[in-house]
Amino acid sequence: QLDIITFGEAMAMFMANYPGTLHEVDQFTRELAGAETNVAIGLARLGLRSGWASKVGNDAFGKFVIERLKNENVDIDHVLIDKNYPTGFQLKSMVLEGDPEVQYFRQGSAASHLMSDDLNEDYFQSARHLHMTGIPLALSDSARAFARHALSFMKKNGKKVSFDPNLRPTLWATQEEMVKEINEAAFLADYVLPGIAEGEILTGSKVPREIASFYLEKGVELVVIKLGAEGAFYKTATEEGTVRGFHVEKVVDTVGAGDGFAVGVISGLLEGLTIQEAVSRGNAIGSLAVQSPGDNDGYPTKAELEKYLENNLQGVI
Ligand code: KDG
Repeated sequence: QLDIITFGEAMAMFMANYPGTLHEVDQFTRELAGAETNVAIGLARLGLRSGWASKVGNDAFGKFVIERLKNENVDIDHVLIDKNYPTGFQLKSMVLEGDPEVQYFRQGSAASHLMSDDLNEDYFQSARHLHMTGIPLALSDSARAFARHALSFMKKNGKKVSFDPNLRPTLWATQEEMVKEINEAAFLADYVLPGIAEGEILTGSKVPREIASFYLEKGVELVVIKLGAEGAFYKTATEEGTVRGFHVEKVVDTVGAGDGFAVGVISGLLEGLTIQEAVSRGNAIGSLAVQSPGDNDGYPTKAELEKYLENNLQGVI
């Protein structure tokens, strides 16, 4: 029995040890990357039972992914090992400000060979909640079919689904295709969690309330729009508000903050917090995430989160 299930591509990530462009840096630290594994890890740290379903290669990076997730108490009983294709990896630069440079080595990876028949329905059925991102929709036709299967299966079975668009334009052939596919999936979800820049690409509006309404009109229950340091705006059919972000002294690395935000919102809603409280928890974990170099190394345990909230509670605008 799981609280949440997620699926997608996990990669080894080589993070530069010092600032510079990727082709110049010659020292890297290996970490784990993958939007969905970040979320699974964050939720497990908070004590929720989370599972991740996917494929890795029969190689060192695949073993690394599995071991790391096991150590983080993420259920990996349904991770498939593909003997024919490798586990992907990526390089990430260190920057003094802004977003880092990321270069992928993932084309044709084991995860991109996920296919609809790989989905174990009993396993998905055992979870209360599905979290999905737009990344598997971009990986290949077969991974897209897996993602669509997962989404429709969970909806058919009355489960809640959260969806983070996680736009990765470099993985798509055209922007039109990306917008169409991502929105089609988002319309079927219960909770949609775009960043403000993503919302603009996906809906054509820069205004948080209008972005939210675009999805609410299609039947989505809750839209939460990430506003970076400003916090986040949320809207349902009956309530809306902006929840202020937490003060951050120094941003070290922005990657993984959106996934940390999802961890806060999903865990809060699963635990029965109000939407405003859940969004505030999302802001808190997002703010912790930007203060550490890896994607998920800043995510807190329950005790760490409580301490952080006690010391840093922000008012609501
Ligand atoms: O959300 C963080 C991810 O961007 C990173 O871990 C890599 O999943 C990744 C991707 O596919 O870009």
